[in-house]
Amino acid sequence: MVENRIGECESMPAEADAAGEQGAFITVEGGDGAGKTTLAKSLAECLRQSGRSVRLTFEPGGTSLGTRLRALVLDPELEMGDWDETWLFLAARASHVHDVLRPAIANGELVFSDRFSDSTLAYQGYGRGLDLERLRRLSDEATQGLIPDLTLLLDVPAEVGLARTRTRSSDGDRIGDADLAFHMRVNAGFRALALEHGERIVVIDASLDASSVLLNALTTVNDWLEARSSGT
Ligand code: Z5A
Repeated sequence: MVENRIGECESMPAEADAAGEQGAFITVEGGDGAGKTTLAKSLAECLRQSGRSVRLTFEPGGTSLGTRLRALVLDPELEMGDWDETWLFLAARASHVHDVLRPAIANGELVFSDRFSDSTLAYQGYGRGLDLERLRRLSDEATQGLIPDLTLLLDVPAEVGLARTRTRSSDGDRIGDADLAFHMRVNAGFRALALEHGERIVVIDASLDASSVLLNALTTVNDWLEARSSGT
């Protein structure tokens, strides 16, 4: 899948932000089936081709503890309260931050995380209806204040995203199997977060084909890297 889109990587300058190899933290967010995983893999491939040291990781997961917590929190056979669910995502995030994200950023890597704190606000806050301010405080504790430098928000109507995920085989998951209204609230939540954090969240139309999404995302990342290099 990545190989088919390597042509799009040509829009990436060969020496993109090479000077200094300053680390950066970029998150890819969006509703189910928005194409985050597909995009994150292709982006990472393109940026590696441009000579960057790139780390691709994801939530929930990314660490041994996160992998175990992921299995628990998505298990369709397991009943849990909305706050119990939240604590599991936050525990996975805390280990991800101190074991993977902070060391990689400090090491000068360009770190892409497929989901991060905005997912907690969108799913548990806007989707489940939990108190947003409390979620922000807890999330801040779990991340020890780590905020993405740039967030690519893949925006696609919930029906379209869910239809995409149904084309692949799956045992189902506790959150993805929620009803359409839940997924619509999540998407609306992501859009509200984008309005609130226009300084770092860039909305990308993910209803386009995967190559166009990759091109738009590459342009966004490239512009951001160039702006940072030139100090603007
Ligand atoms: N969750 C939460 O509630 N709170 C939190 O704090 C966190 C997460 C961190 C697991 O996340 C669940 O955890 C998730 C949110 C919740 N809810 N659920 N379910 P996840 O990221 O592992 O799972 P996901 O969001 O369900 O990922 P996904 O279904 O794999 O979606 P995706 O990564 O956005 O899409 P994809 O795998 O890249 O693509 C899906 C299909 O669409 C695939 O066949 C692709 O080939 C195809 N695709 C991709 N892009 C396109 C385009 N542009 N056009 C057409 N088709 C495309």
